Amino acid sequence: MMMENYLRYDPVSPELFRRNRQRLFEVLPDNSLVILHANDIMPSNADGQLGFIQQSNFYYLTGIDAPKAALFLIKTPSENKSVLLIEKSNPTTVLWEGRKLNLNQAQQLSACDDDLDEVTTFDEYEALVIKYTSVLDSVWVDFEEHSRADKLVETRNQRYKNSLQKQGFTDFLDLSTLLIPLRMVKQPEEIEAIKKAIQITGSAFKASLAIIKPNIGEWEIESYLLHQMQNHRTRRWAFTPIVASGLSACTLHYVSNHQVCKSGDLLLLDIGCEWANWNSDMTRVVPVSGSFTPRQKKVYQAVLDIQNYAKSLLKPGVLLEEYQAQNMQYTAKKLVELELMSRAEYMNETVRLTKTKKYFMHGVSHHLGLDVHDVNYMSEPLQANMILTVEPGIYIEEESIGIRLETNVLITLQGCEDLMQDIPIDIDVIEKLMNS
Ligand SMILES: [Mn+2]
Repeated sequence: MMMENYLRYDPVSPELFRRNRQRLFEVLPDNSLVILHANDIMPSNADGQLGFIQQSNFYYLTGIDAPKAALFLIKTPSENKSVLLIEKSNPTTVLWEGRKLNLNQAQQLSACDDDLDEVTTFDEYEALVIKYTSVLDSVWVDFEEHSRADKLVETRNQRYKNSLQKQGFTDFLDLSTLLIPLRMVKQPEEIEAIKKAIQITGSAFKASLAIIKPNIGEWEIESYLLHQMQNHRTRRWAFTPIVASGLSACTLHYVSNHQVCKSGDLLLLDIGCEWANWNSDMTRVVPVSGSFTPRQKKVYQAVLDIQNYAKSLLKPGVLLEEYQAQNMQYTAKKLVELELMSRAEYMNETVRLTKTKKYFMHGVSHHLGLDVHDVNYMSEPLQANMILTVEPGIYIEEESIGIRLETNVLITLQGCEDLMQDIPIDIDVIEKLMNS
């Protein structure tokens, strides 16, 4: 691209964002208006701010990685038109924050059409809302519904939706019902970005094996991993990293990473970074001392076997709910082998399920993309070019053993491809690397 790169990552092909808008136009009814907003910069305390993360749907359709921006899509029988609004620079923002994107740059980044589309400044927002809502039948806004979303703080999209409701305007539609099916199937540029995030995560993990030893602090490993990742130009963790030694690995979302690693303990690393807003999500477990105990090896191998079993099931047409049940069933067998469940308990279906959930209490897979737990419809069968995690675990509190092994896979026409196949996972490989 003939423009200065304003972000740390390599520019993503603008063609992706144009194609995404085109795919949305194809499913949008005639005489529709889409109004989508960038995320805000969230405040912390006093005049402090949290780091900026772009609204995923807005980014998916524009490639614009900046706040105070909006996108209008106008579909009529005669045209599919995009109107992109971005923040205007002024002397104060130039002094404090640097120059904002200009209209020409925004047009290039989003591949807006020279003639048909419009790129303008955010000052035009109110006027454009009035102009288009008055002439078009249906207004689509992003409800940002997620079963586990925290709605305590409203995003710009939610504020807009709520303000429409307060004005007595209730006749709007949820854009995510159209976008979720599109986002579930990854475009080639997205697959490349996720592969890049995976590669950075994997190389940081491999490097960290040289420093993991008894008496190192979990926080030291965290900072080392981030250092390695940022050397490769990622901007941030994909999620708050879990660096959990010993019993802490049995707390699924342990994030304080404040304890000292002890000889004989296992260390669980659930880590990943972003690349151009796409994410990787990996979990590995290593022995602090460099060697697994016989019992740790046995449990570790059982989890790895479940991961391989799960991967063998994944292919187009699979329903995640059935897949989860099959994995629970396989895990129950492994729990018998590990003497965590008796044969009698295994034979009783109710007891078997309860006991299995005691040691394995979360889902095996989730979709991965612009969101770490990416948007999806559980009832949709898998299709080629979806990307999922595969992350079975066995957590035995009474033995201070918590093992989860997580990889990221691409669904292919015949099955799935492990995108982390080059990142060490076999017991002997991990031990060899830690002792070399
Ligand atoms: Mn995960």
